[in-house]
Amino acid sequence: MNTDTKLVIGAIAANLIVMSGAILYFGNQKPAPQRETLGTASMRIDRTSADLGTMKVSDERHADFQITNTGKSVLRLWNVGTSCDCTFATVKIGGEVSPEFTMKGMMGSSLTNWIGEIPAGQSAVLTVIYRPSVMPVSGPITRQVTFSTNDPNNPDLEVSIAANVES
Ligand SMILES: [Cu+2]
Repeated sequence: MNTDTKLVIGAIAANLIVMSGAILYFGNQKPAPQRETLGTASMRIDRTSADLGTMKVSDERHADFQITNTGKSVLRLWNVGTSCDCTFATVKIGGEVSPEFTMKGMMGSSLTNWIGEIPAGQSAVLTVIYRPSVMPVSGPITRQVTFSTNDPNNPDLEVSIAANVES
């Protein structure tokens, strides 16, 4: 093999490595959830607001909301986000807890593309966590968590928490 042939083979090999890396990388990027592809289901939520009471800036409080799949097909939840970076949310399905969601624009694609699947007849727990120390305030506050579902009667839901933060 002369030097030119070696160079060409080397260049082809380098290209193949870069290309397979790109395929692996982009292949792992899930596309953003598309409502049209997520079927339809029906759901119920036990409440849409909760009062965390009076708390200190250094406290952390949370409230649970129960989401029940009342239909016969898979209930899907996605697009979970909070109204503020001091507010977080998790979704627990069948004993498995999602990563913590927070304000939109501050989450990576693994969170923005996350889809929770609740089997027919089962429930999920949406936990809203408020950590005032992230953005210290005093007085009454409300924060929201929003998410999308494949229930045509509840395509976009919002729950809220209220608290009174002591200075
Ligand atoms: Cu905040």
